Amino acid sequence: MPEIDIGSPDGRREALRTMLLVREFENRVRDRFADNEIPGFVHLSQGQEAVAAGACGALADDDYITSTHRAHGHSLAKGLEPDRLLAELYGKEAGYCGGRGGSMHVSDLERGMLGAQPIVGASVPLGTGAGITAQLEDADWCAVAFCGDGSVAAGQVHEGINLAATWELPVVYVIENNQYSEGMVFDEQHNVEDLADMAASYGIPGEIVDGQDVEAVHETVSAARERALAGEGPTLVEAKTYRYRGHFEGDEEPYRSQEEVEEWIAERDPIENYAEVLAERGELSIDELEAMRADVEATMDAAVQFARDADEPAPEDAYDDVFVDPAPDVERFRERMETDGGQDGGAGR
Ligand SMILES: Cc1ncc(C[n+]2csc(CCOP(=O)(O)OP(=O)(O)O)c2C)c(N)n1
Repeated sequence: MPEIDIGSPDGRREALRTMLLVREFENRVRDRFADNEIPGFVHLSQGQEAVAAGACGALADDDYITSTHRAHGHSLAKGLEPDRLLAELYGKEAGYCGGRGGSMHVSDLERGMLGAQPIVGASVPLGTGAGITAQLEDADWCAVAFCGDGSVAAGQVHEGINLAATWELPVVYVIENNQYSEGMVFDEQHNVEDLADMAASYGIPGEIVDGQDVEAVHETVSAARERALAGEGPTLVEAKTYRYRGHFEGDEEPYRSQEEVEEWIAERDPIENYAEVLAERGELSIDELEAMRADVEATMDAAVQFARDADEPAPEDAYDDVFVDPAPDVERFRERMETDGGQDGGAGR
């Protein structure tokens, strides 16, 4: 599913469907989280769907991505299934990481999703590491590292991009500039207007793209991928975008006005605008759009049911896949759970 031929009407409709799926997935997450069905902490990417769908749609199945704490869109656009992704958020065994990761630690190597990174900036050196592997193996795949505008102020982002530039690694860095870093407004944190300008200091191309335009993102990332595969090194892509929800669900958003949010939704929505573009070009009828929305809703109804019905992981398996070799503490924990279900509260340790 993930690679999208944006040059064909089918591919363009697929790009729209991917964005609709991400939007609806996150509608469900928003509602189920508000009802306390989903534990932990969630960060939604609504408003940013064109960046995920455009960038991942430009990648082959063999390519890898790394992501941030705001990873649902990237994961779905790279081809992860909504039901197993949602089950992961529910903390269920059927989730991509057995329910141990949740929203901020999703990974699936089979689909090329190297991992969501809750440590701000960590997606960049991880992407650089993938690029080193590709170069050492003389592989014909590349890595795309997504990161936020706030992360660009972190040292490891500079180190990661600098190394990739110097070694000409096949990596594309996609900065999603949604204009806020938690509660900090862009110009309180950066002394440049465009983060793409930083590319000059690494000696690599820096591209600015309208992050509300899925075709423009696809085109820019495709070209950057071609450069990477041709051995010409990394590209820094800055996608200007906007997030509709708070930094996290429950954020009261004192740092911006609701008028600003509503204006973006009314005027710059990547999904509504693209549906209109396709309709104007005669590539999408109202019936097709309605069928697509219904299909996405049915997919998400099934995903919610799947996540609700899935089994909880067994407590004694809590440390599975955390340590390669079971550490003594893990063994003791497992024994305790097996003997008395952990009732001694660990006093025996
Ligand atoms: C190293 C580190 N510092 C601080 C945090 C807390 N934190 C989580 S998300 C975030 C803001 C990130 O902003 P940005 O990179 O712009 O991504 P966005 O949330 O806008 O998608 C911060 C400061 C963290 N998770 N990791």
